Amino acid sequence: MSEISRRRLITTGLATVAGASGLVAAAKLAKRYGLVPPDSGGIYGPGETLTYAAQRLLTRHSKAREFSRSQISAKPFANEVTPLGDEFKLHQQGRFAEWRLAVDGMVARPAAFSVADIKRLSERSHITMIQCEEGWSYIAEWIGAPLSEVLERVEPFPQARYVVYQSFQREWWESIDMADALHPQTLVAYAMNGDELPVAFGGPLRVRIPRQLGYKNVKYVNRLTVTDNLKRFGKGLGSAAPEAGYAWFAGI
Ligand SMILES: Nc1nc2c(c(=O)[nH]1)N[C@H]1C(S)=C(S)[C@@H](COP(=O)(O)O)O[C@H]1N2
Ligand SMILES: [Mo]
Repeated sequence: MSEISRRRLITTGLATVAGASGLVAAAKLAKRYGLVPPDSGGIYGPGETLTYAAQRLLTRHSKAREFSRSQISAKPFANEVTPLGDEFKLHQQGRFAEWRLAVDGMVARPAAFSVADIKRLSERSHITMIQCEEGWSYIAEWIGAPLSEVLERVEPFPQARYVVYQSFQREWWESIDMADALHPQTLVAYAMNGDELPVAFGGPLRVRIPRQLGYKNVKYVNRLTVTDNLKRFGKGLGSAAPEAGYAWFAGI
């Protein structure tokens, strides 16, 4: 079967059973095709599964909307973070020269990138909207290296399915599937609106993923782990978000 007709068959199947006999049946079909998110248990699980599976089948390669320069928000809103502490202040005083983004897990060549190393990779930018689940948003230009290129350098094994990313703030960690990790708009961002990324907005390095809600855009990122299984991270739900009652897949 061609890829297109296979997709059409699965999406039609998902839509039909979702309408006819409820979300649980659709979730079973998604399972057969490996399109199950890590937070698929519990009362919202079948809904989460249907959302994720349908998104993956229909919009895997679609792009988040990009805006024109004149639409950049005059006053971007920096969501407050808990105090970053003395160790972070030392990094800040040293202009982040000692900051490292460690990349490990299911990769042939684990590595630790300095901010300068990341800046030496291809530079990409987009003018996109960041949207918080609490309702506010702003538009900014984000500049960074494609996450796909960072991954390319460490050579993920073919069985890699997710990238887990961790903040200097230990309680902030997220993960995305390889479709989002390799998506051209997913950046390891180091600049914003033409300037260095301010600390309030996640500097020195932040994952900027415009296809997902604000909380997936982790600030102060210092570790990426490539894996085929999210069970061994935290409570096994894929990220900090579902542990706090939010969806793992926060696609917009
Ligand atoms: N490390 C870290 N990353 C974080 C947060 C945080 O508190 N700490 N807040 C998240 C949430 S809930 C949102 S909506 C966005 C806010 O991004 P902004 O400060 O650029 O508006 O960052 C996300 N990334
Ligand atoms: Mo948020």
